[in-house]
Formats: sequence, C-alpha cells, structure tokens
Amino acid sequence: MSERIVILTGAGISAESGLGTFRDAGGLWAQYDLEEVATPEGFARDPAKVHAFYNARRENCRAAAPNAAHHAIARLQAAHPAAVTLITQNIDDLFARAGAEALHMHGELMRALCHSCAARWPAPERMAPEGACPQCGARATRPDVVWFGEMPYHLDEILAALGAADRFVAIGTSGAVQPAGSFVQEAAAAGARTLELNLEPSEATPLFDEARHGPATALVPDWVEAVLAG
Ligand code: BJW
Repeated sequence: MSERIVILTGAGISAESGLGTFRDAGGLWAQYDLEEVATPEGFARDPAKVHAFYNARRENCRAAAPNAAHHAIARLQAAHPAAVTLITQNIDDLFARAGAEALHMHGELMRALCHSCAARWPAPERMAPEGACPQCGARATRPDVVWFGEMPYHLDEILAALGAADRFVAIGTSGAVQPAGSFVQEAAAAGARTLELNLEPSEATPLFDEARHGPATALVPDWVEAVLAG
C-alpha cells in the first residue's frame, strides 16, 4: 500500500526564492520587533506600521518565483498514489504558483480579512488603516495572517492528517513556533516515520527519526524522486 505523506514547510523552503526567514541571522525578527508587527496588540497600537511591514512583504512575494523545492512537492502531489497533505506555515503564494495545494495554517499574505464581519477577499497591493471592508464597510481590515496568540487555521484537518500519516517530513522550519513545532511528535505518536530536511541542524532535529541537511532546492527534489521511485 502506498504511504500517506504529511509535509510541513517553513520559511526555509522559500529562502532560495529570495524571501527572508524569521530566525536566521539577518532574518525578519532581527530587523523587526515581532511584538510590534506580528501580534494583535501591535496591530491595535500601530496599524500603519503593521500594514507597511506586510505591504513590503507582499511586494517581495510578487517579485519572487517558486523554486525547485516548491515544484518538486507539486509533482509529488500529482504523482503519488496516496494522500500527500501539505501544511505550510508560510504566508507566501509560491506553492499555489507551483501548482501545489497547501493548507496555510498561518494564513495568506495575498488575502485580506475584516475583523469586524470576518469577510475575506484578495488583498490589494497596498493595505492601509483607512481601507474599508467590501462586505460591511467597516474600516477594520487587516492581512489574513495568524499572529502570536491567535488560533492557527485548518487545525482539525491537520490533526486528522497527522493521525493517519505513514510518513511526516518537515522542510525548512526551525520548529520554534507552536503548535507546528509539535506536529512531528503527533505524527510519530500515530506511527509515522519522521524526516527533517533543513539547511542545518535545528533544535527540533533530535525529535526526528532521520535528518538531512542542505538547501531545500537540492534536498527536496532528491527526496521526492526517491519517494516516487518507490
Ligand atoms: C533553510 C534554508 C534553505 C533557511 N533550505 N532550510 C510558550 C511555550 C509554547 C508555546 C507558546 C509559548 N508562549 C506562546 C506560545 C504560543 C505561540 C508560540 O509558539 N510562541 C513561541 C515563540 C514560543 N504560538 C502561537 O501563538 C500560535 N497560536 C497558538 O498557539 O494558538 C493557541 C493554540 C492552542 C492549542 C492548540 C493550538 C493553538 C500562533 C503562531 C503564529 C505564528 N505567526 C508567524 C507570523 C505569521 C505571519 C507572517 O509570516 O508574518 O508565523 S511567526 C513566524 O514563525 C511565522 C512562521 O510561519 C513561524 C515559523 O517560522 P519558520 O517558518 O520555522 O521560520 P524560521 O525562520 O524560524 O526557520 C527557518 C528554518 O529554515 C531554519 O531552521 C533554517 O535553518 C532553515 N533554512 N534557509 C532549507 N535554503
């Protein structure tokens, strides 16, 4: 029987597309205070600053292209005979542009959310505090992303997939953020074999059955070819 695969990705898979990671030297959290730009309290204090942070990232994302790792996962989803559930912590749209279907547990940079009526719609190029919701008219629009202290998306579907996984692979994530950092333990408890593909050893490495280290654009296509070769 073909194995059910669950993949978790983090910022490292998009690093070679030119999008910054968070916790590497020179990463986003070395340049910005996460309390100011990635918490609901920071947004309430200074929405213009938070919009500027995400407007700049939206611009970088539009200029970036999917890399060999995104394309390899799309190929795996299309060719593998059993389920391949892709969970991403990333808010960029590089998987969609590579043809892969992902559960965006931390939301999507290219979507906007009204925190008055919960409507969602494609984000304009530049969001601003005075932007109005197209559904209810409230000037309460924000990027549709999950900040610290907020509940990640798709958790029921994610936990069901982890509980049924034969193989769990984490790619380009430090494992520093919960609940994603604990998915390896959820999958292992369900009997899955676990593999880390990351540029370098992470604090989570000891939690995995196996770890391979190097750039995602090299490791991921090799791993996908090996899976498809059986
Ligand atoms: C490469 C590479 C290459 C580089 N190739 N690899 C105390 C204890 C435990 C938990 C908590 C606690 N206090 C608070 C919490 C909860 C909190 C949390 O985890 N805090 C920790 C910091 C301690 N979590 C939350 O608040 C979450 N919600 C929540 O818990 O709700 C309650 C709940 C209860 C019960 C069940 C479930 C939920 C929400 C977290 C929201 C995170 N939001 C962000 C911002 C989102 C929008 C945005 O992008 O701006 O999400 S923070 C940021 O970190 C972003 C990322 O998705 C996330 C993870 O980062 P990631 O992707 O792992 O990036 P890095 O930079 O850390 O790592 C990159 C890796 O790539 C590195 O290892 C590199 O080596 C590697 N790499 N180049 C391969 N070329």
